[in-house]
Amino acid sequence: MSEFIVHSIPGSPFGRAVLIALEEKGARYQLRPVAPGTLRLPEHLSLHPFGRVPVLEHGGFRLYETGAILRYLERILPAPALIPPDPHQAARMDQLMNINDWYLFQGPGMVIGFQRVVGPRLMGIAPDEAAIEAVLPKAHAVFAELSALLGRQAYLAGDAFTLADALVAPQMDFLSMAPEWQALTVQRSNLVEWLARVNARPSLRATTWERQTELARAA
Ligand SMILES: N[C@@H](CCC(=O)N[C@@H](CS)C(=O)NCC(=O)O)C(=O)O
Repeated sequence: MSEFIVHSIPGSPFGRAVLIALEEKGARYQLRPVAPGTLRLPEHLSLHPFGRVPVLEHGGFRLYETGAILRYLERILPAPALIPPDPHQAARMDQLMNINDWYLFQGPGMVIGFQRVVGPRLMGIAPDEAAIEAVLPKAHAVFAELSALLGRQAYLAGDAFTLADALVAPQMDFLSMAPEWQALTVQRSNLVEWLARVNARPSLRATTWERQTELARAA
């Protein structure tokens, strides 16, 4: 099977989800680093017309949109399965992947993730406290729902690790670096336990921000 090439900004939560799935499946891949300031340049727009990451290339096939990439990987690398065979659990997994894209990332992920992590770490920008304050009610609503859906299960869609965990964990890991994480999880300890469980997996340990930076340097 030809090698997988992942174009991403090292540290990007969406890019990490793709790397996690490849690691879970034991696939060989190359991380091709994209510099944050180059997303709107013609070279990157020729890979991703909306100027985002990640982009997957595989044997001449190119694909963007993380959910589509994850499901493509599942179809061509079916073992170990990351989609549950049970229709209810599979539907729950799909629902959680949409919650990630529509409610967790758009709002809490983008605002808190950028203001607390990306801006200060990569650009030396001070956080916009008013923007963070404004997004907190939405963040609480999303965390409450994630906590309710997780319940006492080991993973988001049941007792096995699925694509939902691969997609949501990098966003939550990012948010766990922000001081708001404490208030968002104090009544939702199952989310903290879940993140620790997921973070202990070899696929997550192999794709930390630091590890991605090393991989990108070697590319
Ligand atoms: N819907 C896209 C979202 C990808 C996305 O927003 N990626 C972020 C990095 S985690 C990005 O490229 N941000 C750059 C920007 O918004 O300019 C997907 O699922 O792949």
